Amino acid sequence: MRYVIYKNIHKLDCHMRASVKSLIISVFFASPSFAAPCGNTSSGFDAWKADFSKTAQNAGVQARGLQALANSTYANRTIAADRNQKSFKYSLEKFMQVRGTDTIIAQGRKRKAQNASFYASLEKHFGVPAGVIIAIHGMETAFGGFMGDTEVVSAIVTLTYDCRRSAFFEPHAIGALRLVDQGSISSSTKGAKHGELGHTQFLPGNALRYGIDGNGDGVVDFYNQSDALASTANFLRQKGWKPGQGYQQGQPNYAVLKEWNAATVYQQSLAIMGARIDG
Ligand SMILES: [Ca+2]
Repeated sequence: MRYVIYKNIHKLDCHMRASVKSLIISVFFASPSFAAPCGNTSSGFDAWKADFSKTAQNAGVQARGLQALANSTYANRTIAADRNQKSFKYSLEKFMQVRGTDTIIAQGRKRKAQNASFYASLEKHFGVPAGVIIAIHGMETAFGGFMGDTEVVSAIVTLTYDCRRSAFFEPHAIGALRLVDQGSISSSTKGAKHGELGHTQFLPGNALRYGIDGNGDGVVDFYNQSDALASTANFLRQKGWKPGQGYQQGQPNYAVLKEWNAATVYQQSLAIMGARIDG
């Protein structure tokens, strides 16, 4: 008897599950609104933005971030730059020459001497030697000399709308909007063509995740050198930097340099420049 009752309940359960399934299917097909598709021109951008606003809200973006999304404009120069990317295969020697590493080393040594206590405090706190941080700062923006002239929010939102690499850029678009919410950037903040921002050119998702208030004024500002360099040291530490261990090829921290930049010649250059700045 019990068995029969159980079987009936089981049947009922199956039946309900079948009903729920058909309900889900009918709702899905009856639904008039589908996610707005990506696009390779500006024509679908506004419809896509309206749709992406829901995604952003679900990801925790609040009023200021949503307003920045609404204000964003299709970034023509970013798309043009993205379409025209050329990959060069430089030797290490050629790469270092093109990127001006001798100048970075010379200026880097001076900067370290002028601000020794700051770099010592970074190393004490995060375990990353001054030479590495200074080399990154020099490579990325010539020590803050040029941090870009493209609106970060518009650039990153456009790259997320663009069909080429939507999935890669979406977390960075959400990151940018949340950075607006927390007051780190605004709609008018400028960065590089792909939305990299501040002294060391963080992509916005990484900026949100690894950003540190280095000067203690309550704001994480990547255009403030102390904040940007502390954030960079924090990034490397969180990616597995081992304090007191070396970062030359074959040493434990060399792998962490790959987290910063995927190009082998860039990693090799950083290791060389860091050692010479600190040497
Ligand atoms: Ca700050």
